[in-house]
Amino acid sequence: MNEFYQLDVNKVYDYVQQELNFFHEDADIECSEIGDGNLNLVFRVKDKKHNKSVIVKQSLPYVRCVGEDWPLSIGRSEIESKLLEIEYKLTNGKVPEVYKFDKIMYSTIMEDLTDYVIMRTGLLEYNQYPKFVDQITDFIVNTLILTSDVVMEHKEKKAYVKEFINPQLCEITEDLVYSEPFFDAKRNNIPDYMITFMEKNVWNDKALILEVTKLKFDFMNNAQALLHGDLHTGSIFINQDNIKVIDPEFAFYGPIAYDIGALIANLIMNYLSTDVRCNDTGLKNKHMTYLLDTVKDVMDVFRDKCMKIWPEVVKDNMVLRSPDFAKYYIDDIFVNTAGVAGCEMIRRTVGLAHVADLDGIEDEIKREETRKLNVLLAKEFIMKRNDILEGKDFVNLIKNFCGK
Ligand code: SR1
Ligand code: MG
Repeated sequence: MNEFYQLDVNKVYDYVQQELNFFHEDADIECSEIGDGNLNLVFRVKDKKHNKSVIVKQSLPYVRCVGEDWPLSIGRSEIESKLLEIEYKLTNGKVPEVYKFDKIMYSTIMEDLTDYVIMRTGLLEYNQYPKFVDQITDFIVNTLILTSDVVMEHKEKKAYVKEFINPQLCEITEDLVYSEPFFDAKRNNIPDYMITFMEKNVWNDKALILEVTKLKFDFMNNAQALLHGDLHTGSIFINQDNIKVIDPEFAFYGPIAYDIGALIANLIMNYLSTDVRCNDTGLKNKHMTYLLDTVKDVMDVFRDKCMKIWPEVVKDNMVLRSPDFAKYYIDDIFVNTAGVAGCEMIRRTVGLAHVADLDGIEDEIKREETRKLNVLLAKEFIMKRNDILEGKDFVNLIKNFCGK
């Protein structure tokens, strides 16, 4: 067929065979729809006999979690598959391998990650991942610093900026992360008890609104590096040995802090969630310590790795002449990471798209308290971000604020 049609479990095997002839003739095939994200259809096609499988991800012309009332360009899957191919090379395979992108069906056929779990799920089960800090900081440095003007030839970088113009997906972030959670917007998903709380603490706080607006304009105007664009713990597949970062359909040239801030925010929300969900005191303390160490180490190891590779990779002729520029550049990323983390924490509490870390707190009173604490802590991150220049500054702010 030479035109777009929507895949389903009955059609996806024939589709994969027609595109790739991937499976044996005597395969024992099982197809399932496994997508739990907000936007796309995701299928696993598996040959149980020979233990071979692929993932097929298809964009729909609308936002899946809302329906046809919210149209969305299916071209986002092309951005995603292009970014996966670039990041595969930059990170030595820390994203799924793309076998084929089909521009007619807006589908990507890619590597299945059977031995991995989604990091958010793993953390909610109190699992620890000792190699994560080293792996994710490699990923961040290699995908972000290496695609910035510090390193890339400037015309080549601008060609990437053009290739990754992603207006509809950026608009989702501009609206859902940086705008709607900061007023009583129709699309917010907000429990009644949060309305007066948000009015009092966020929506009428003019100083906070000014700072969020500055962060929004940084997101829209700072074409610093080729971002993943949605780097939360639900976008990372993980096991004890490896990570694979998935779902980069929000990719575009934006501020490095946007990727790191999303990650840090989601680790912090897991920390707050663990405090009220875990009934085993020993396990709770261990997991919360692990999460704070992870926040601290991600930031500090990121800085160390940047400083280490800097002399080897810098190409810009003024950066080469200015030994203090590296510290200035990385300090700015830290400050904005804290600001982005605050915005992400607020939007995951009252905006359209929530996270299981908060919504999954079974005890209603604890859920309400944790949502409120999360918003107030987020405000601290936004308002005090200029003082957050080391990993320990993130941790001290959390500990002091939560009284731990
Ligand atoms: C309508 S899309 C809502 C959210 O899901 C994605 O994963 C992004 O985080 C987006 O903001
Ligand atoms: Mg996603």
